[in-house]
Amino acid sequence: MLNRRMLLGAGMAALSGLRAEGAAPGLRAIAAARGVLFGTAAGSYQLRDGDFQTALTREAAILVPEYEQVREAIEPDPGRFDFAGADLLTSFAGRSGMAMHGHTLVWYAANPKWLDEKVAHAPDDEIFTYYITKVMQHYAGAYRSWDVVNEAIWLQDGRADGLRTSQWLKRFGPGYIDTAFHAAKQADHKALLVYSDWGCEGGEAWNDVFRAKTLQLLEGLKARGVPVEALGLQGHLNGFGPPVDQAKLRAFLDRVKALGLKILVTELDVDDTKAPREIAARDQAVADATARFLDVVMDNPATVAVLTWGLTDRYLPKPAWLKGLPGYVPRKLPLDTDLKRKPMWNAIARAFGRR
Ligand code: 9MR
Repeated sequence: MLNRRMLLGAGMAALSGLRAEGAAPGLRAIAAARGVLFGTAAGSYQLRDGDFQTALTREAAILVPEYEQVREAIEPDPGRFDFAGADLLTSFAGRSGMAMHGHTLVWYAANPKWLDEKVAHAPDDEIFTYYITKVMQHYAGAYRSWDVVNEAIWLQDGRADGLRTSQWLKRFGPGYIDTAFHAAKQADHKALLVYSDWGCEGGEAWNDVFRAKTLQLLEGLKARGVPVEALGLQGHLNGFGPPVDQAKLRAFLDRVKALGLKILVTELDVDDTKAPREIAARDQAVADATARFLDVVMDNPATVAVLTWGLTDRYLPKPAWLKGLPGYVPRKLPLDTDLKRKPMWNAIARAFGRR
């Protein structure tokens, strides 16, 4: 028979049910229990959203500035540094017991307009070593890891070594990559130094070449004693394009590990623009693509961290071209626009469970 106390108890249970998502362990704890860091990219403006802050603190153990730490943000004019946005994220992480991942020091893109001309006429490599030193020393002690060189491979440029003929390569040759890692090591010897790229996950023929060129690059760096310490797999997946080839990815990651490198997923998200409009089918496909990729990545004991390129669909840009896709709202991240966990969240949690 129901009495008042039981009814009260039932009411409390219902209430705590409502709060269950807040109380249930986040990916932060689930990953930590397996010795892995889960984290995400964010913009400092998102920290003004209290609900987002709560979700972020529950889910993430490591944070990366999504766009406030590229060179065009940090050094808008030669020698004038603006750390404001990345500093906000860094101090939030410090207050919340989160680690930081830096993004990114030497990249062909997202540079200030003045840079390319200066690189082309630079008397020496100080044009990027002073930048590495300045930025890494500013954050030394607070950063767990850094994307030192980003996206140095681009097969379309037709070089035998697969390297992109970027402004850096044109002026300094392939050795700019060595120099960048040496400068990074000197600037902060405690941070894990990462080479990050995006072509290693897929199952297409060009991905085979991309993986081979990546291994060639990493083997060369290691053979020359260059302090590259980890490979970052960006993990920009396409839920509706050619799927990840698990066998090829597994074999590739085994070879990366054999080189003595750690592995991170640095920018996981799932392009769902070609998905069915129906939400459940869309979410399932995004989750399936995530599982297909992350299950293999997590099976490799060298994997130390997984970062998604944003935590929630709430802030995803809705670019003008999406107007050509009536009814489409992007659902490519672990939490929906209400910060509720989606099937992608479950796929990530399950992948950590494989450890
Ligand atoms: O999503 C990023 C966007 O907010 C930035 O403005 C842009 C330029 O900095 O880059 C986007 O992220 C890229 C990342 O920095 C490097 N890998 C590819 C990402 C694009 O999906």
